[in-house]
Amino acid sequence: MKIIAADVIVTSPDRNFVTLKVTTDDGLTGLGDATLNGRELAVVSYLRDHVAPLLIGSDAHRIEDTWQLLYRSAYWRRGPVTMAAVAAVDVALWDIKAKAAGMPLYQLLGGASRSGLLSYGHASGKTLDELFDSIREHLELGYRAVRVQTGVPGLKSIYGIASNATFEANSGVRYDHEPAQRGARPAEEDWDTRSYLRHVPGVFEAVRNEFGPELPLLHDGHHRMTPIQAARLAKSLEPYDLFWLEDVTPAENQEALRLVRQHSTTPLAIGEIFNTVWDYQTVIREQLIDYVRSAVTHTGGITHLRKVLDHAAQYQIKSGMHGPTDISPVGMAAAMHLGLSIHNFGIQEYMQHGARTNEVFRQSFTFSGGMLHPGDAPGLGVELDVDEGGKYPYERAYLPYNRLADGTVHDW
Ligand code: EZ4
Ligand code: CO
Repeated sequence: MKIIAADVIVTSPDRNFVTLKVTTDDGLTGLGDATLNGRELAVVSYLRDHVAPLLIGSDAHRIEDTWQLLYRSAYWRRGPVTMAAVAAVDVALWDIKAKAAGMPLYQLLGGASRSGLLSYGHASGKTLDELFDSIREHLELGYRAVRVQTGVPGLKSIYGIASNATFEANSGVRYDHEPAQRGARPAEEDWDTRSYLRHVPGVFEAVRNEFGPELPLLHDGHHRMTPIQAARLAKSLEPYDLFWLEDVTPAENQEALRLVRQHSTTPLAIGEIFNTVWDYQTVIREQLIDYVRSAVTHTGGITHLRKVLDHAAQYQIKSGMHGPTDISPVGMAAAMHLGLSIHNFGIQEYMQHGARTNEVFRQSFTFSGGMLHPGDAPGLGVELDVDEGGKYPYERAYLPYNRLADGTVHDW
């Protein structure tokens, strides 16, 4: 089964998505997500200019060999652009192999280890009232776990809060929340860690008082704290029994989490911007985390992320795959097949895509009673309507960034 075409498709229904479509000489096609939020065209070039020519004529069945070739032959290993490109090829080849076998992909990965995937959504509000409304909306949608982000008094605009401007830009489609804004320059947000650390524990106390002790609650620190600040936050949130606290420190220094661990039993999650097992080496071996946040899309595909998760399993660390709206339906389906098959599944992030996106990407996965399932169509179960996608050309979009009160650029 030889690869005869490897096409990169860019479409922007609601937001930008990059998809690789691989075609074989017996007429099968496979899709892989290569969307890197705010840096999409870098991956397009990597795939079109450097990877696609290597694929033509090669055997579509040789998934591991192709992965090793793309990873090792580049010489310049790792990094988000490279690993998103490798992931797209890997997932497209898994899609093809499963279609050739006439099975949903999770069957080839060992079969289902559970009946569905517990998922969490993003509840947010500038005020407590808005936050409570958002949590109630999520519970009505069936979610059985929610991430909680709120505004901080004195700060105008911060990470994690769904903004009306974003809803309007998407013609009323609720992307709760979609941080990348279309335009020539990134939006500027503000930040003050001391105000945040003072405010957040009271928010969780109020949420527990309103919604009770059972509901799993998550929170994302989005890489803003020093190790000692992160330790203080994790400790101060202990009484509210979080499912996890995510990305408390900038992720480059894995050892930062040692200090957080020493001071708190709040479960920790990290890894949405990690690309390979090497980014996890210390945090897995020293058991500094409880959940691996990588997306299939950004960590070299199913072939590599499965190895990371198998390694993590030896330390009782579970999956918590990244599932924001910037992971396309193709990337989400890949996550669901992997999550259904592994033993150490933890939870799946799931922020629903908009209606236009769902018309471009026809999906067979289901979300019911707070649980996702990839469905039983052969392959990934997602097809891309190229004509529909062609209606939405790429539009430049940037993630926001942060400045402190004195103008210093801070981690976003
Ligand atoms: O900021 O996906 O946990 N989820 C997140 C996301 C990320 C975006 C970046 O592209 O932190 O909202
Ligand atoms: Co996050």
